[in-house]
Amino acid sequence: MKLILSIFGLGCLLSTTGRAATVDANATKKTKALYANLKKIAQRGIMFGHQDDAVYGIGWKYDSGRSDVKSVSGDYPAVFGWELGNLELGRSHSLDSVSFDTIRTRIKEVYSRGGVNTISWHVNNPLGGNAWNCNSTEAVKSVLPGGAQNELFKVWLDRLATFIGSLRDDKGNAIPILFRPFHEHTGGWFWWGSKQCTPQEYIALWKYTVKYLIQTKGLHNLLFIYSPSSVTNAAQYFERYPGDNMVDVLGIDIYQFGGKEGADKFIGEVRNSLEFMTKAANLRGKVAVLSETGQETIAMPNWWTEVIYKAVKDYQIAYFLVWRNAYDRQNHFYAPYPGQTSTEDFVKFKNDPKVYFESRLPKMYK
Ligand code: BMA
Repeated sequence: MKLILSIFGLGCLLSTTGRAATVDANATKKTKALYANLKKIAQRGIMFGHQDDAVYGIGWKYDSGRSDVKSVSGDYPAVFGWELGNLELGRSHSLDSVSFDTIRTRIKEVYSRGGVNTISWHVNNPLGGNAWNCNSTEAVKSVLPGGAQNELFKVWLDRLATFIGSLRDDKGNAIPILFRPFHEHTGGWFWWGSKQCTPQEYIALWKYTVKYLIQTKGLHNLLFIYSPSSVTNAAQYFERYPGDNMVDVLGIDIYQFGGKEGADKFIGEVRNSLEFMTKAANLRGKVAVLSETGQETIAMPNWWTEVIYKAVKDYQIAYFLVWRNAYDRQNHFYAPYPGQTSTEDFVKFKNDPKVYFESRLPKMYK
């Protein structure tokens, strides 16, 4: 039996078996297939993801086909993260000085090889300053209808939509994207954070953005990831949740701080969160992911098999994604590169039969 819930034209299809449709009822076939396949992968094993993997790494930028992950393991990540901060300003390069044209090309390459693309957006503060300018409690309110920056925000969303709409394969088909806006909102470091707006305002921001992209701009290649940062329980996790008809993927961003001494705390925190997230995902017909993670500089040589894999292996999540290997900042890397001390352990982790890198992926868009 199927139940169709529709709010403002956005559909959410629920069956009695707990399977849910996409937020966008009119999502493309390939987008819906990706969603179904994320759920399947989560049951079988876990995909490995890396932010900005294909645009730069330690000691290089833009080299075609290059990837630190591939250099050390022989394979690309299964999931590629991309960052669109500054796109909204009409700039040609991201806040990390990466060309949006190059990002578009690489997204297309990943898709054509069968990999998965996810986009984050450190969108600037509409009242001035960057995403981290969190002095004001007015910013979220200001972009909503009736707010002083609503017109500006619409221009920003238009530019975002133009870029997302331009992500197409050779045949002109839209490339499915896992979009992860307004992330880590349970923290207080972005203008959309929990110290900067009320739960109602955050939810309104989310709904407004989702509806604008789908209904006003006609994008049908998006799956939406909700991704708070560290929380201690489900109530906290769902405090600012915009609703099952507004979220496709339940994510969370959790990092390990400190070297070896931080490992147990990190494992405990990840396991605690994935426990309630995977239960909720199951009940709601959604899929869970660890949307951002890592230990800056990977100070433990066996971090892959002894820390992160231990933290995630008992839970049905589709992937975990480690943050970027900065070419522009000292000691800001989360994946190994040739010569890095965790390389051997990383290959061991990669060879686990339950771990998916790109070449082992089943078809994700069929
Ligand atoms: C942060 C850091 C920054 C970067 C931002 C967006 O976590 O990596 O250096 O600008 O993400 O990619």
